[in-house]
Amino acid sequence: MRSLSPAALRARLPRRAVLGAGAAASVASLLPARRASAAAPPPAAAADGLRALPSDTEVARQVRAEFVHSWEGYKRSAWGRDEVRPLSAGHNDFYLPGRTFGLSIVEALDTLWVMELDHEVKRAADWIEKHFDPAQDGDIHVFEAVIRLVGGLLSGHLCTGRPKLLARCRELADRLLPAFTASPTGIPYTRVNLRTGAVSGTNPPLAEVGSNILEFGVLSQLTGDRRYFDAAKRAYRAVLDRRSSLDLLGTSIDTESGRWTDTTSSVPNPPVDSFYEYLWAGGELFGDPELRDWYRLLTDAVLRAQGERSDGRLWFAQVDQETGEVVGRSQSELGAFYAGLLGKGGDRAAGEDYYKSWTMLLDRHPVLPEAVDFGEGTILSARNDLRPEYVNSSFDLWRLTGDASYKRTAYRYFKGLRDHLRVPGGYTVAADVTTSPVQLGDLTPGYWFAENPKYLYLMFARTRRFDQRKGLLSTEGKILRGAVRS
Ligand code: DMJ
Repeated sequence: MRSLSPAALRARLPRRAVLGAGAAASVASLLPARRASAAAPPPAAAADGLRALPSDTEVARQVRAEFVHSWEGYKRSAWGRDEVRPLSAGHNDFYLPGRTFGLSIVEALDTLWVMELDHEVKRAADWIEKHFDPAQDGDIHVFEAVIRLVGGLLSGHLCTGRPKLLARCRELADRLLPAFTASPTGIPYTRVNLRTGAVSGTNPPLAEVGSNILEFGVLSQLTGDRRYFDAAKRAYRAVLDRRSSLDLLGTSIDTESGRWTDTTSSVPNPPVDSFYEYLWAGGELFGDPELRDWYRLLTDAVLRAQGERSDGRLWFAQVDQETGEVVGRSQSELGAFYAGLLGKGGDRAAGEDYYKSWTMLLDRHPVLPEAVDFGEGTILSARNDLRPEYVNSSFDLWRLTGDASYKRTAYRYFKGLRDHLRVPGGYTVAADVTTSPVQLGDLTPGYWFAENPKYLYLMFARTRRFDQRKGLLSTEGKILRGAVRS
Protein backbone atom coordinates (compact mmCIF):
# COMPACT_ATOMS: atom_id res chain seq x y z
CA MET A 1 0.00 0.00 0.00
CA ARG A 2 1.20 3.44 -0.90
CA SER A 3 1.67 6.11 1.74
CA LEU A 4 0.78 9.67 0.79
CA SER A 5 2.79 12.45 2.39
CA PRO A 6 1.00 15.72 3.25
CA ALA A 7 3.16 17.50 0.66
CA ALA A 8 2.24 15.00 -2.01
CA LEU A 9 -1.39 15.24 -1.08
CA ARG A 10 -1.29 19.03 -1.27
CA ALA A 11 0.38 18.86 -4.64
CA ARG A 12 -2.38 16.59 -5.94
CA LEU A 13 -5.24 18.83 -4.82
CA PRO A 14 -6.90 20.77 -7.62
CA ARG A 15 -6.31 24.48 -7.12
CA ARG A 16 -9.95 25.36 -6.72
CA ALA A 17 -10.26 22.77 -3.97
CA VAL A 18 -7.71 24.45 -1.72
CA LEU A 19 -9.23 27.01 0.60
CA GLY A 20 -8.29 30.63 0.04
CA ALA A 21 -7.03 32.99 2.73
CA GLY A 22 -10.53 34.16 3.66
CA ALA A 23 -11.80 30.68 4.25
CA ALA A 24 -8.67 29.82 6.19
CA ALA A 25 -9.32 32.78 8.47
CA SER A 26 -12.84 31.59 9.20
CA VAL A 27 -11.60 28.10 10.00
CA ALA A 28 -9.46 29.78 12.64
CA SER A 29 -12.59 30.79 14.54
CA LEU A 30 -13.01 27.12 15.43
CA LEU A 31 -9.63 27.31 17.14
CA PRO A 32 -9.07 28.20 20.79
CA ALA A 33 -7.72 31.68 21.55
CA ARG A 34 -4.18 30.27 21.85
CA ARG A 35 -3.57 28.75 18.45
CA ALA A 36 -1.81 25.43 18.10
CA SER A 37 1.44 25.57 16.17
CA ALA A 38 4.64 23.62 16.16
CA ALA A 39 6.48 26.51 17.84
CA ALA A 40 3.86 27.63 20.34
CA PRO A 41 3.16 25.88 23.64
CA PRO A 42 0.22 23.46 23.47
CA PRO A 43 -3.24 24.75 24.37
CA ALA A 44 -4.28 24.50 28.02
CA ALA A 45 -6.43 21.43 27.51
CA ALA A 46 -3.63 19.54 25.78
CA ALA A 47 -1.06 20.51 28.39
CA ASP A 48 -3.43 19.45 31.14
CA GLY A 49 -4.05 16.10 29.46
CA LEU A 50 -0.30 15.61 29.21
CA ARG A 51 0.40 16.44 32.87
CA ALA A 52 -2.53 14.51 34.23
CA LEU A 53 -2.14 11.26 32.30
CA PRO A 54 -2.03 8.50 34.92
CA SER A 55 -0.42 5.11 34.35
CA ASP A 56 -1.93 2.81 31.73
CA THR A 57 -3.17 0.47 34.45
CA GLU A 58 -4.89 3.32 36.22
CA VAL A 59 -6.53 4.63 33.04
CA ALA A 60 -7.76 1.11 32.20
CA ARG A 61 -9.20 0.86 35.73
CA GLN A 62 -10.98 4.20 35.34
CA VAL A 63 -12.42 3.28 31.93
CA ARG A 64 -13.65 -0.08 33.21
CA ALA A 65 -15.23 1.59 36.24
CA GLU A 66 -17.08 4.06 34.00
CA PHE A 67 -18.29 1.27 31.73
CA VAL A 68 -19.58 -0.63 34.78
CA HIS A 69 -21.27 2.56 36.01
CA SER A 70 -23.25 2.89 32.77
CA TRP A 71 -23.93 -0.85 32.54
CA GLU A 72 -25.37 -0.84 36.07
CA GLY A 73 -27.56 2.12 35.06
CA TYR A 74 -28.90 0.15 32.09
CA LYS A 75 -29.51 -2.94 34.24
CA ARG A 76 -31.29 -0.93 36.94
CA SER A 77 -33.68 0.99 34.67
CA ALA A 78 -33.98 -0.79 31.33
CA TRP A 79 -32.78 -4.39 31.58
CA GLY A 80 -34.02 -6.36 28.58
CA ARG A 81 -35.04 -3.23 26.65
CA ASP A 82 -33.07 -1.82 23.71
CA GLU A 83 -31.67 1.35 25.28
CA VAL A 84 -31.80 3.19 28.61
CA ARG A 85 -32.80 6.80 29.22
CA PRO A 86 -30.48 7.45 32.16
CA LEU A 87 -32.01 10.72 33.39
CA SER A 88 -35.64 9.64 33.47
CA ALA A 89 -34.88 5.94 34.18
CA GLY A 90 -36.97 5.11 31.10
CA HIS A 91 -36.14 3.18 27.96
CA ASN A 92 -36.05 3.54 24.18
CA ASP A 93 -37.25 0.98 21.62
CA PHE A 94 -34.60 1.26 18.91
CA TYR A 95 -35.99 -0.94 16.13
CA LEU A 96 -39.75 -1.37 16.53
CA PRO A 97 -42.13 0.49 18.85
CA GLY A 98 -43.18 -1.63 21.80
CA ARG A 99 -40.68 -4.39 20.94
CA THR A 100 -37.20 -5.24 22.12
CA PHE A 101 -34.13 -7.01 20.82
CA GLY A 102 -32.23 -6.32 24.05
CA LEU A 103 -29.96 -4.15 21.90
CA SER A 104 -27.72 -2.84 24.70
CA ILE A 105 -27.15 -6.40 25.95
CA VAL A 106 -26.08 -7.58 22.50
CA GLU A 107 -23.92 -4.46 22.05
CA ALA A 108 -22.22 -4.90 25.45
CA LEU A 109 -21.48 -8.62 25.25
CA ASP A 110 -17.91 -8.59 23.90
CA THR A 111 -16.99 -5.45 25.87
CA LEU A 112 -18.05 -7.20 29.08
CA TRP A 113 -15.95 -10.18 28.01
CA VAL A 114 -12.83 -8.22 27.12
CA MET A 115 -13.07 -6.40 30.48
CA GLU A 116 -13.29 -9.80 32.21
CA LEU A 117 -16.68 -9.05 33.75
CA ASP A 118 -17.47 -12.73 33.39
CA HIS A 119 -20.46 -12.87 35.70
CA GLU A 120 -22.08 -10.17 33.54
CA VAL A 121 -21.09 -11.98 30.34
CA LYS A 122 -23.02 -15.03 31.53
CA ARG A 123 -26.00 -12.95 32.53
CA ALA A 124 -26.06 -11.17 29.14
CA ALA A 125 -25.56 -14.34 27.08
CA ASP A 126 -28.22 -16.18 29.10
CA TRP A 127 -30.69 -13.37 28.41
CA ILE A 128 -29.97 -13.50 24.68
CA GLU A 129 -30.31 -17.27 24.49
CA LYS A 130 -33.63 -17.14 26.36
CA HIS A 131 -35.29 -13.95 25.12
CA PHE A 132 -33.72 -12.72 21.86
CA ASP A 133 -36.38 -13.10 19.18
CA PRO A 134 -35.13 -12.82 15.55
CA ALA A 135 -38.58 -13.47 14.04
CA GLN A 136 -40.57 -10.48 15.24
CA ASP A 137 -43.34 -9.22 13.00
CA GLY A 138 -42.08 -5.80 11.93
CA ASP A 139 -40.07 -3.99 9.24
CA ILE A 140 -36.57 -3.82 10.61
CA HIS A 141 -33.75 -1.57 9.40
CA VAL A 142 -31.37 -4.03 7.73
CA PHE A 143 -28.13 -2.04 8.19
CA GLU A 144 -28.78 -1.35 11.88
CA ALA A 145 -29.64 -5.02 12.38
CA VAL A 146 -26.49 -6.24 10.65
CA ILE A 147 -23.87 -4.00 12.30
CA ARG A 148 -25.39 -4.13 15.79
CA LEU A 149 -27.24 -7.45 16.17
CA VAL A 150 -25.62 -9.83 13.67
CA GLY A 151 -22.22 -8.34 14.59
CA GLY A 152 -22.92 -8.48 18.34
CA LEU A 153 -24.08 -12.09 18.26
CA LEU A 154 -21.11 -13.08 16.12
CA SER A 155 -18.52 -11.43 18.34
CA GLY A 156 -20.34 -12.74 21.42
CA HIS A 157 -19.97 -16.22 19.96
CA LEU A 158 -16.31 -15.68 19.03
CA CYS A 159 -15.51 -14.42 22.53
CA THR A 160 -17.49 -16.91 24.62
CA GLY A 161 -17.63 -19.94 22.32
CA ARG A 162 -21.34 -20.34 23.09
CA PRO A 163 -22.89 -22.13 20.06
CA LYS A 164 -26.42 -20.82 20.64
CA LEU A 165 -25.25 -17.27 20.00
CA LEU A 166 -24.12 -18.35 16.53
CA ALA A 167 -27.43 -20.14 15.96
CA ARG A 168 -29.40 -16.98 16.86
CA CYS A 169 -27.09 -14.96 14.64
CA ARG A 170 -27.63 -17.25 11.67
CA GLU A 171 -31.39 -17.25 12.11
CA LEU A 172 -31.43 -13.46 12.13
CA ALA A 173 -29.14 -13.26 9.09
CA ASP A 174 -31.37 -15.71 7.19
CA ARG A 175 -34.32 -13.44 7.88
CA LEU A 176 -32.39 -10.37 6.69
CA LEU A 177 -31.09 -12.01 3.52
CA PRO A 178 -34.20 -11.32 1.36
CA ALA A 179 -33.21 -7.62 1.43
CA PHE A 180 -30.28 -8.65 -0.78
CA THR A 181 -31.58 -11.66 -2.71
CA ALA A 182 -34.90 -10.04 -3.72
CA SER A 183 -33.07 -7.09 -5.26
CA PRO A 184 -32.76 -7.09 -9.06
CA THR A 185 -29.49 -5.16 -8.89
CA GLY A 186 -27.97 -6.71 -5.76
CA ILE A 187 -28.23 -3.34 -3.97
CA PRO A 188 -30.14 -4.16 -0.78
CA TYR A 189 -33.57 -2.90 0.22
CA THR A 190 -33.39 -0.89 3.43
CA ARG A 191 -36.02 -2.83 5.40
CA VAL A 192 -37.29 -6.34 5.73
CA ASN A 193 -40.10 -7.86 7.76
CA LEU A 194 -38.42 -10.48 9.90
CA ARG A 195 -41.50 -12.69 10.02
CA THR A 196 -42.79 -12.48 6.45
CA GLY A 197 -39.62 -11.63 4.52
CA ALA A 198 -41.38 -8.70 2.77
CA VAL A 199 -38.87 -6.07 1.65
CA SER A 200 -39.28 -2.29 1.41
CA GLY A 201 -37.22 0.89 1.10
CA THR A 202 -35.57 1.40 -2.28
CA ASN A 203 -33.18 4.29 -1.60
CA PRO A 204 -30.26 3.10 0.54
CA PRO A 205 -27.28 5.33 1.24
CA LEU A 206 -23.90 3.73 0.67
CA ALA A 207 -23.20 2.82 4.31
CA GLU A 208 -26.25 0.57 4.12
CA VAL A 209 -25.17 -0.97 0.83
CA GLY A 210 -21.68 -1.98 1.91
CA SER A 211 -21.50 -2.33 5.68
CA ASN A 212 -22.49 -5.97 5.70
CA ILE A 213 -19.50 -7.76 4.30
CA LEU A 214 -17.61 -8.19 7.57
CA GLU A 215 -20.52 -9.68 9.51
CA PHE A 216 -21.84 -11.73 6.57
CA GLY A 217 -18.33 -12.84 5.58
CA VAL A 218 -17.45 -14.07 9.08
CA LEU A 219 -20.82 -15.82 9.26
CA SER A 220 -20.03 -17.56 5.95
CA GLN A 221 -16.65 -18.63 7.33
CA LEU A 222 -18.18 -20.01 10.54
CA THR A 223 -21.08 -21.82 8.86
CA GLY A 224 -19.50 -22.83 5.54
CA ASP A 225 -22.48 -21.23 3.80
CA ARG A 226 -21.29 -18.73 1.13
CA ARG A 227 -24.66 -17.06 0.62
CA TYR A 228 -24.01 -14.32 3.17
CA PHE A 229 -20.61 -13.24 1.81
CA ASP A 230 -21.79 -13.52 -1.79
CA ALA A 231 -24.82 -11.29 -1.15
CA ALA A 232 -22.65 -8.62 0.45
CA LYS A 233 -20.03 -8.74 -2.29
CA ARG A 234 -22.67 -8.52 -5.02
CA ALA A 235 -23.93 -5.30 -3.42
CA TYR A 236 -20.43 -3.81 -3.49
CA ARG A 237 -19.91 -4.82 -7.11
CA ALA A 238 -23.23 -3.26 -8.13
CA VAL A 239 -22.10 0.11 -6.77
CA LEU A 240 -18.51 -0.06 -8.05
CA ASP A 241 -19.87 -0.78 -11.54
CA ARG A 242 -21.70 2.54 -11.35
CA ARG A 243 -18.75 4.75 -10.32
CA SER A 244 -18.20 8.01 -12.19
CA SER A 245 -15.40 8.78 -14.64
CA LEU A 246 -13.59 10.40 -11.67
CA ASP A 247 -13.86 7.08 -9.77
CA LEU A 248 -16.21 8.73 -7.29
CA LEU A 249 -19.43 7.30 -5.89
CA GLY A 250 -22.59 9.17 -4.94
CA THR A 251 -24.41 9.13 -1.61
CA SER A 252 -27.54 7.05 -2.31
CA ILE A 253 -28.75 4.76 -5.06
CA ASP A 254 -31.98 3.15 -6.16
CA THR A 255 -32.26 -0.53 -5.33
CA GLU A 256 -34.34 -1.46 -8.36
CA SER A 257 -33.10 0.79 -11.17
CA GLY A 258 -29.50 1.08 -9.97
CA ARG A 259 -29.60 4.83 -10.66
CA TRP A 260 -27.93 7.30 -8.30
CA THR A 261 -30.49 9.30 -6.31
CA ASP A 262 -27.87 11.60 -4.79
CA THR A 263 -24.74 12.20 -6.84
CA THR A 264 -22.73 13.89 -4.09
CA SER A 265 -19.53 12.17 -3.01
CA SER A 266 -19.67 12.87 0.72
CA VAL A 267 -16.87 10.68 2.13
CA PRO A 268 -16.28 10.39 5.09
CA ASN A 269 -19.56 11.84 6.29
CA PRO A 270 -22.60 9.70 6.99
CA PRO A 271 -24.55 8.20 5.37
CA VAL A 272 -21.66 6.78 3.32
CA ASP A 273 -18.98 6.44 6.04
CA SER A 274 -18.60 2.73 6.76
CA PHE A 275 -19.03 1.70 3.09
CA TYR A 276 -15.34 2.62 2.68
CA GLU A 277 -14.31 1.18 6.05
CA TYR A 278 -15.72 -2.23 5.10
CA LEU A 279 -13.92 -2.28 1.76
CA TRP A 280 -10.56 -2.01 3.50
CA ALA A 281 -11.50 -4.32 6.37
CA GLY A 282 -13.08 -6.87 4.02
CA GLY A 283 -9.86 -7.00 2.01
CA GLU A 284 -7.92 -7.44 5.23
CA LEU A 285 -10.16 -10.03 6.88
CA PHE A 286 -10.89 -12.20 3.86
CA GLY A 287 -7.76 -11.53 1.79
CA ASP A 288 -10.05 -10.56 -1.08
CA PRO A 289 -7.97 -8.77 -3.75
CA GLU A 290 -10.99 -7.15 -5.40
CA LEU A 291 -12.08 -5.48 -2.16
CA ARG A 292 -8.50 -4.23 -1.67
CA ASP A 293 -8.32 -2.85 -5.21
CA TRP A 294 -11.69 -1.14 -4.92
CA TYR A 295 -10.66 0.49 -1.65
CA ARG A 296 -7.43 1.81 -3.22
CA LEU A 297 -9.16 3.04 -6.36
CA LEU A 298 -11.88 4.91 -4.47
CA THR A 299 -9.58 6.29 -1.77
CA ASP A 300 -7.16 7.72 -4.34
CA ALA A 301 -10.12 9.47 -5.98
CA VAL A 302 -11.41 10.82 -2.64
CA LEU A 303 -8.00 12.19 -1.62
CA ARG A 304 -7.63 13.77 -5.04
CA ALA A 305 -11.07 15.34 -5.33
CA GLN A 306 -12.22 15.98 -1.77
CA GLY A 307 -9.17 16.63 0.42
CA GLU A 308 -8.76 20.28 1.36
CA ARG A 309 -6.00 21.85 3.39
CA SER A 310 -6.39 25.00 5.36
CA ASP A 311 -4.05 26.34 8.02
CA GLY A 312 -2.30 22.97 7.95
CA ARG A 313 -5.58 21.17 8.64
CA LEU A 314 -6.95 18.45 6.40
CA TRP A 315 -10.73 18.22 5.84
CA PHE A 316 -12.94 16.61 3.20
CA ALA A 317 -15.36 18.67 1.10
CA GLN A 318 -18.45 17.25 -0.56
CA VAL A 319 -18.18 17.19 -4.36
CA ASP A 320 -20.31 16.22 -7.33
CA GLN A 321 -19.25 12.72 -8.37
CA GLU A 322 -19.31 13.57 -12.10
CA THR A 323 -17.72 17.03 -12.19
CA GLY A 324 -15.73 17.18 -8.93
CA GLU A 325 -17.35 20.57 -8.18
CA VAL A 326 -17.36 21.40 -4.45
CA VAL A 327 -20.95 21.49 -3.17
CA GLY A 328 -20.40 21.65 0.61
CA ARG A 329 -17.87 21.79 3.42
CA SER A 330 -19.68 20.19 6.33
CA GLN A 331 -17.93 17.62 8.44
CA SER A 332 -19.75 15.26 10.72
CA GLU A 333 -18.13 13.88 13.85
CA LEU A 334 -19.10 10.46 12.51
CA GLY A 335 -16.49 11.08 9.82
CA ALA A 336 -13.70 11.23 12.42
CA PHE A 337 -13.26 7.44 12.06
CA TYR A 338 -11.69 8.18 8.66
CA ALA A 339 -8.40 9.27 10.27
CA GLY A 340 -7.84 5.73 11.49
CA LEU A 341 -9.08 4.17 8.28
CA LEU A 342 -6.72 6.25 6.14
CA GLY A 343 -3.86 5.18 8.39
CA LYS A 344 -4.75 1.50 8.24
CA GLY A 345 -5.27 1.69 4.48
CA GLY A 346 -1.73 2.97 3.81
CA ASP A 347 -2.28 6.76 3.80
CA ARG A 348 -0.76 7.30 7.22
CA ALA A 349 0.26 10.95 6.82
CA ALA A 350 -3.20 11.94 5.60
CA GLY A 351 -4.82 9.98 8.45
CA GLU A 352 -2.62 11.63 11.07
CA ASP A 353 -3.35 15.07 9.62
CA TYR A 354 -7.09 14.47 9.60
CA TYR A 355 -6.89 13.32 13.23
CA LYS A 356 -5.16 16.61 14.08
CA SER A 357 -8.10 18.52 12.60
CA TRP A 358 -10.44 16.80 15.06
CA THR A 359 -8.00 17.25 17.93
CA MET A 360 -8.05 20.97 17.19
CA LEU A 361 -11.81 20.87 17.79
CA LEU A 362 -11.27 18.88 20.98
CA ASP A 363 -9.00 21.69 22.21
CA ARG A 364 -11.96 23.99 21.93
CA HIS A 365 -14.82 21.63 22.82
CA PRO A 366 -13.87 18.85 25.27
CA VAL A 367 -17.12 17.21 24.17
CA LEU A 368 -17.12 17.33 20.37
CA PRO A 369 -20.09 18.84 18.51
CA GLU A 370 -21.87 16.60 16.00
CA ALA A 371 -21.06 18.67 12.92
CA VAL A 372 -19.09 21.70 11.76
CA ASP A 373 -18.72 23.66 8.55
CA PHE A 374 -14.96 23.89 8.10
CA GLY A 375 -15.33 26.45 5.32
CA GLU A 376 -17.39 28.87 7.38
CA GLY A 377 -15.81 27.95 10.71
CA THR A 378 -19.23 27.38 12.27
CA ILE A 379 -20.87 24.66 14.30
CA LEU A 380 -23.72 23.05 12.36
CA SER A 381 -24.95 20.82 15.16
CA ALA A 382 -24.03 21.44 18.79
CA ARG A 383 -25.42 18.06 19.91
CA ASN A 384 -23.22 15.19 21.01
CA ASP A 385 -24.62 11.70 20.66
CA LEU A 386 -21.91 10.03 22.76
CA ARG A 387 -20.08 9.39 19.52
CA PRO A 388 -17.12 6.97 19.41
CA GLU A 389 -15.51 7.92 16.08
CA TYR A 390 -12.74 10.20 17.37
CA VAL A 391 -11.51 7.68 19.92
CA ASN A 392 -11.91 4.89 17.35
CA SER A 393 -9.26 6.73 15.34
CA SER A 394 -7.09 7.27 18.44
CA PHE A 395 -7.13 3.50 18.89
CA ASP A 396 -6.41 2.72 15.23
CA LEU A 397 -3.58 5.24 14.91
CA TRP A 398 -2.03 4.22 18.22
CA ARG A 399 -2.02 0.57 17.11
CA LEU A 400 -0.51 1.57 13.79
CA THR A 401 2.19 3.95 15.02
CA GLY A 402 2.75 3.14 18.71
CA ASP A 403 2.78 6.92 19.24
CA ALA A 404 1.87 7.76 22.85
CA SER A 405 0.32 11.09 21.83
CA TYR A 406 -2.76 9.13 20.74
CA LYS A 407 -3.12 7.85 24.30
CA ARG A 408 -2.96 11.39 25.61
CA THR A 409 -5.63 12.72 23.24
CA ALA A 410 -7.78 9.63 23.91
CA TYR A 411 -7.54 10.28 27.63
CA ARG A 412 -8.56 13.91 27.12
CA TYR A 413 -11.55 12.70 25.13
CA PHE A 414 -12.43 10.30 27.98
CA LYS A 415 -12.12 13.03 30.61
CA GLY A 416 -14.36 15.32 28.54
CA LEU A 417 -17.10 12.70 28.53
CA ARG A 418 -16.65 11.91 32.23
CA ASP A 419 -16.67 15.57 33.24
CA HIS A 420 -19.70 16.54 31.18
CA LEU A 421 -21.86 13.54 30.20
CA ARG A 422 -21.74 11.33 33.31
CA VAL A 423 -25.00 11.21 35.28
CA PRO A 424 -26.10 9.01 38.21
CA GLY A 425 -27.89 6.69 35.76
CA GLY A 426 -24.86 6.23 33.48
CA TYR A 427 -23.76 8.32 30.49
CA THR A 428 -26.01 10.44 28.31
CA VAL A 429 -26.08 12.31 25.02
CA ALA A 430 -25.88 16.12 25.03
CA ALA A 431 -28.36 18.53 23.46
CA ASP A 432 -25.79 21.36 23.35
CA VAL A 433 -22.06 21.14 24.06
CA THR A 434 -21.50 24.88 23.67
CA THR A 435 -23.38 25.87 26.85
CA SER A 436 -21.90 25.84 30.34
CA PRO A 437 -22.82 23.49 31.82
CA VAL A 438 -23.38 21.27 28.81
CA GLN A 439 -27.10 20.82 28.17
CA LEU A 440 -27.89 17.13 28.56
CA GLY A 441 -30.22 14.87 26.62
CA ASP A 442 -31.59 11.59 27.98
CA LEU A 443 -30.28 8.51 26.18
CA THR A 444 -27.42 6.04 26.32
CA PRO A 445 -27.19 4.85 22.69
CA GLY A 446 -26.62 1.12 22.33
CA TYR A 447 -23.31 1.69 20.53
CA TRP A 448 -21.84 3.25 23.68
CA PHE A 449 -21.70 -0.23 25.20
CA ALA A 450 -19.90 -1.59 22.13
CA GLU A 451 -17.52 1.20 21.24
CA ASN A 452 -16.16 4.15 23.25
CA PRO A 453 -15.15 2.32 26.46
CA LYS A 454 -13.87 -0.65 24.45
CA TYR A 455 -11.48 1.40 22.29
CA LEU A 456 -10.19 3.17 25.40
CA TYR A 457 -9.82 -0.02 27.40
CA LEU A 458 -7.96 -1.80 24.62
CA MET A 459 -5.52 1.12 24.39
CA PHE A 460 -4.62 1.09 28.06
CA ALA A 461 -5.27 -2.38 29.48
CA ARG A 462 -2.74 -5.13 28.92
CA THR A 463 -5.44 -7.70 28.40
CA ARG A 464 -4.65 -11.26 27.36
CA ARG A 465 -8.04 -11.48 25.73
CA PHE A 466 -7.29 -9.35 22.66
CA ASP A 467 -4.56 -9.90 20.10
CA GLN A 468 -3.41 -6.35 19.29
CA ARG A 469 -1.56 -7.49 16.17
CA LYS A 470 -4.30 -9.50 14.51
CA GLY A 471 -7.37 -7.95 16.09
CA LEU A 472 -10.02 -6.49 13.78
CA LEU A 473 -13.13 -4.66 14.91
CA SER A 474 -16.28 -3.87 12.94
CA THR A 475 -17.71 -0.40 12.46
CA GLU A 476 -19.76 -1.05 15.61
CA GLY A 477 -16.64 -2.00 17.59
CA LYS A 478 -17.37 -5.75 17.51
CA ILE A 479 -14.33 -7.99 17.81
CA LEU A 480 -14.50 -10.09 14.63
CA ARG A 481 -10.89 -11.27 14.76
CA GLY A 482 -8.42 -11.39 17.61
CA ALA A 483 -10.51 -12.57 20.57
CA VAL A 484 -8.18 -14.81 22.57
CA ARG A 485 -10.05 -17.52 24.47
CA SER A 486 -8.09 -19.84 26.74
C1 DMJ B 1 -22.27 3.39 15.16
O1 DMJ B 1 -23.51 2.78 15.11
C2 DMJ B 1 -21.39 2.83 14.11
O2 DMJ B 1 -20.09 3.23 14.38
C3 DMJ B 1 -21.82 3.26 12.72
O3 DMJ B 1 -20.95 2.86 11.72
C4 DMJ B 1 -22.00 4.75 12.63
N1 DMJ B 1 -21.77 5.37 13.86
C5 DMJ B 1 -22.48 4.88 14.99
C6 DMJ B 1 -22.05 5.60 16.24
O4 DMJ B 1 -21.84 6.93 16.04
